[in-house]
Amino acid sequence: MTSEKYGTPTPSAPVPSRAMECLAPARVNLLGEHTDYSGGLVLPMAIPFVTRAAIRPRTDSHCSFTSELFSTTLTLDQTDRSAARGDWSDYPVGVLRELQNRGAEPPPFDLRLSGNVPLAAGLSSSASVEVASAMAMLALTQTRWTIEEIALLCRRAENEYVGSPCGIMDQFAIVAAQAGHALLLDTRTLAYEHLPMNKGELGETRIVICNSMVRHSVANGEYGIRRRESEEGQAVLVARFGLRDLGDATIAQLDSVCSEMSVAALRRCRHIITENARVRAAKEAMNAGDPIAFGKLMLGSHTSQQNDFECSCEEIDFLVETAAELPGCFGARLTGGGFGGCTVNLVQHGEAERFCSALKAAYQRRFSRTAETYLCEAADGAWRQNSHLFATTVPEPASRAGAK
Ligand code: GAF
Repeated sequence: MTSEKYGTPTPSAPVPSRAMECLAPARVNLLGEHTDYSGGLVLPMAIPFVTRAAIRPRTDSHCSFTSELFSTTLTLDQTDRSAARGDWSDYPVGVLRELQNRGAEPPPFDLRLSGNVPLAAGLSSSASVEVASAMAMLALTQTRWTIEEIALLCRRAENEYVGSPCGIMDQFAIVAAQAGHALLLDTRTLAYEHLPMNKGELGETRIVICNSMVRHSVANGEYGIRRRESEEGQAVLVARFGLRDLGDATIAQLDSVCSEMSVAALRRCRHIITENARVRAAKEAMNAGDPIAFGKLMLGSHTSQQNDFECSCEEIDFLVETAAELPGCFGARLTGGGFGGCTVNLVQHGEAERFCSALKAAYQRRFSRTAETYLCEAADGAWRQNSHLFATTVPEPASRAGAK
């Protein structure tokens, strides 16, 4: 890709001399887990935690990166091309590096990050930092990039610079989400649509996130191992049936080649294929405003993550099993990369407060550990939150996801 493809310069715009602030939310994934690196479907929404990236130009040749959370500053010369350091600064520096690689380098700046996204909780604190940083650097360069370009830039920063093998879901959702809606994304084509959360009886439910406080990290080995195992199975299916990726595969096809792959690969693929089917069914449940159907899909997704993808843990399983028995709960599941982090729950509006108290109390009794709960509305993504800085209107999605 050339730099011309990215970023339309605002005609003869000077470098802004004032400080600017860009915001990015976090995200929770409602359904479609571990499907975003094999051409599958995902259904996340943005949630109203925030990363703030305040940026202002400098007059020397340096870029500085400060995080209020870690109380440290990293200062680099513009010519610096050093490797990742293994700390928080890798995320904004990775974004800068990707801009530099594409010939879209911003002028020297001070970047200050702050915010309240829970860390290592599976709510995409990393993607939130990447997207807020990218928007801030782009505001300084006075170029306009599309939603797809910004999301892909941030994912590359994470894959190439940070070295974490994530898919596209988090960055895309954090850029493209719309308040009051879940985002249905086809991760192969990047076609997407915004599905309203308030249809029928779904409008009388709340999304409740429960943070187990068991730390989760995409950068740790298990995520990469699961990804490699699913790619092993995908390679067999692609070779046998001429598929593009697992996004096209069926359970019948998988069953017919099960002896040609490891048991682990078979299980990972089974999760991914059934999870894609659950996302398609979830679109129908949302359109019908049916929380009972949606909740069943969430519970099915959890069982599949537990048994086939094997990315849950004792604490998360306890939270899901306990939630499912509480009054007003339609469904619950592990959300995000797994191995800890959060559950997402669909709960009757009037029961949500009591649900949170009961779930936390049960968790405390069982593990002597304090969980946190967050009642969330679907928030706007960074494109909408920062559009005033780019003097542009928010585009409608060009194409429809989930139709395949
Ligand atoms: C993490 C990754 F960053 C995403 O790309 C996705 O794979 C998710 O885990 C699992 O669905 O959040």
